[in-house]
Amino acid sequence: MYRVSIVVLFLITFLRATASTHDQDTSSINPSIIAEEVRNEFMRSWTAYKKYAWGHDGLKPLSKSYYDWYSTSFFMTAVDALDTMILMGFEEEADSTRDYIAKHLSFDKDVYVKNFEFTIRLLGGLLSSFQLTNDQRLLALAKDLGDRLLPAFASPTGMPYVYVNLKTGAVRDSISNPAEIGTLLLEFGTLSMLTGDSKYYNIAKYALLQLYAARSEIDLVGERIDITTGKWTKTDSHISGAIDSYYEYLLKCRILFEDQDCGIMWETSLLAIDRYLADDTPTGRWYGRADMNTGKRTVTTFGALDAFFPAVLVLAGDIKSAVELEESCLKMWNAHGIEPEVFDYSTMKVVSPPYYLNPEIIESAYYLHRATRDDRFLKMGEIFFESLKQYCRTDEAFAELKSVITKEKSDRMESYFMAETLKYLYLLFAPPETLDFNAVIFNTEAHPIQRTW
Ligand code: DMJ
Repeated sequence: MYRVSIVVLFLITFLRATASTHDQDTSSINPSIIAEEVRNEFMRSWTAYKKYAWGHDGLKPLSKSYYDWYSTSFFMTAVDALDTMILMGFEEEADSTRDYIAKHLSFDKDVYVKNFEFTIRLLGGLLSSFQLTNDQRLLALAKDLGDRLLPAFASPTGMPYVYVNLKTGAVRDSISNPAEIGTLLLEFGTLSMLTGDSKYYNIAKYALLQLYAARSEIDLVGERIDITTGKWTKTDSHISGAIDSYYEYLLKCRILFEDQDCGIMWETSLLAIDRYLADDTPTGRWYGRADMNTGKRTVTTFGALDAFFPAVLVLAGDIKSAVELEESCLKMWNAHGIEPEVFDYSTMKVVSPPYYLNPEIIESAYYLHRATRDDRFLKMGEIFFESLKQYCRTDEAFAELKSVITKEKSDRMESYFMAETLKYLYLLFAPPETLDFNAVIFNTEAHPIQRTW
């Protein structure tokens, strides 16, 4: 009798303890209610964009007006948001937006544009929406844009110039970075697969190979490189903005195109990242900065953009490191109730205070939830969504923050907020059949690409 009670007592205590972190925390979460709320927030922001910024690149949510990147608009928010709208099931709105884009978007403009941003936002957006709708007009626009961007690669090294003129093919600005050189193959490669013309794949792949060839002896890349000479002008190495998605695309291009060169480049790079940038500290696992030639630690900073890496680690199959890093990201978020652009993980202090409505930490929670089915990532998603509503929500849309410390807002809502932040948040809570996670590769702007070839 005594023995039985001890066993029962032990069992009750054990069950309570194991329930404490997961079940109790998530007991209040109803995924379908949150998914619907995210969907409503998307439509609220989209309505504000239509009301104040229709036909322009983006919404200024405080002054209730618009901004364009250049002297003319390329409907950045509309193209970026279209596949989110489709996935959320806003059918009529998506049809009319698609029709508007097909009829009015023109790349025949005498304007210098950023090759990287036009590739990930517009080329990526057009390609994914084409795959979701089979509207040939979108593929024609994507091909036209791809053709107009190609002159950017006509440099002595094959790595692209930063800006290219869409009408004349003239180029400018030769100091670039790994992200802007190495985050192009997914889109250009897909364009090749969908049009049957291999030139897009080959040109973007050559640029990627040239960038990889410029790595240091210890297999790290720096932050700035002169694409006319291949010489590094800044040797700071990290996984943050200006480098980040170069690594992401090495792995994703291996998976999407079964490109073994990309696989080798990814494996080699990951070893160097693990050896020189990963940092296991009393505050958790982080990835800091080091000099690309010596591997010597420079600073212990991490930021909102770096939070894409758990998602990449999930794709690479390293769930353990992905979970550890996402837990660290959550600490960065919780320090001020929302994440800063840059954070020092040894002092746990903010280094650069803005929050630009970035998606990466949510993207990683989504990948981790798909990979583990662990409800703690839903709980994280709920925290992120609550903070967004508390600090960034305006009467009609959402606004960036000048500072996560003061929570002062700034007058901008970037197109990726509707392409990425709200999409990943929605997909995290929506039923898995909304999008088959294993059948797509997201480009770095969250545009899902299907391997239809
Ligand atoms: C997006 O434009 C892309 O995700 C890019 O790779 C870097 N980050 C922004 C959003 O934070």
